Amino acid sequence: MIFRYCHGFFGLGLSLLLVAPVEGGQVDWSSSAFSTHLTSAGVPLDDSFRFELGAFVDGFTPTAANTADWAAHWRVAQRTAYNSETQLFAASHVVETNASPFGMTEQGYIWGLSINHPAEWVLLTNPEWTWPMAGGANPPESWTVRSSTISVVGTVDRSGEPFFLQTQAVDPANEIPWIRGSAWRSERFTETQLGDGTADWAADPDGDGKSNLTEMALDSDPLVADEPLASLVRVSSRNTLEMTVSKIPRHLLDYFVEVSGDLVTWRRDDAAVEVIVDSAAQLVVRDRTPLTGVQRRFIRLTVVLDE
Ligand SMILES: [Ca+2]
Ligand SMILES: [Ca+2]
Repeated sequence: MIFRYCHGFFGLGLSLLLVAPVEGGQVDWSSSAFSTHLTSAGVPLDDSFRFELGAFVDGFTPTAANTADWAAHWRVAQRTAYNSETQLFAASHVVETNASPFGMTEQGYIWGLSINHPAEWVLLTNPEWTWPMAGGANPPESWTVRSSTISVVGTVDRSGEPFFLQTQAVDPANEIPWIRGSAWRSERFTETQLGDGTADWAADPDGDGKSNLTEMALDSDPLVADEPLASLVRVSSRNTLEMTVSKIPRHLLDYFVEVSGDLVTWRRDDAAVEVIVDSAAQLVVRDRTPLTGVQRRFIRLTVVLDE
């Protein structure tokens, strides 16, 4: 199901702001396509698996003996879904900051797990996986399952037989770094509200124009009216609408920015929008169609529960 809120602007009378294009400091990270990836029970990984690129704070070093403490120390840089059909995950992360734990001497990791199989994990690294300089002009780094040298939990077998990657069974009581939508609603609403429609994803009980799903997406209070959302949108140096969304990495949601000229047809494909940043913490998307004296353009955030 898709729940949406719309946010539009007319194309006249907005001042221009200069926006520098984002540059360099990139990590391309992936598995190998059409390889066999299994759980500890020998079952192929399904689409519920997510892979995260990230690092651990406070000098924490993950081991197979301290898995219970991983989630509390984990900071995700980018998340991507596993595609069971192509047996692949693949994404590119532009390093926006070298603030800890993403410093140039700090270790990067790939953590694979699933909300439906919370006790099946794989964590990979390589001593050479340290974060590139944010904004640097070097070629992208390549961190892949194949190039990992350390499997903290899980197994990589480069021969590919009988598997290329296998998750490992960990303590099911371990905390995972995600909050389900159902858990978020239970935290935010009373039993009565959960039963009477107040907590429905599309509902807006505080009347601030943000559905409950959007409140979760922006980590705001669904029962307290917030400021208007206009601050998410500005006009880029190219005279196009641009939306900046601060994402909440712990919330398992997909965020999309869509544009329209008529409020009927909404697009988010490459021909319609330019994605400037797409990390775990931020999404910046720019309309490709400039504002002109007669051209009306609209931009909105669409949020989809990722469970
Ligand atoms: Ca609301
Ligand atoms: Ca609110």
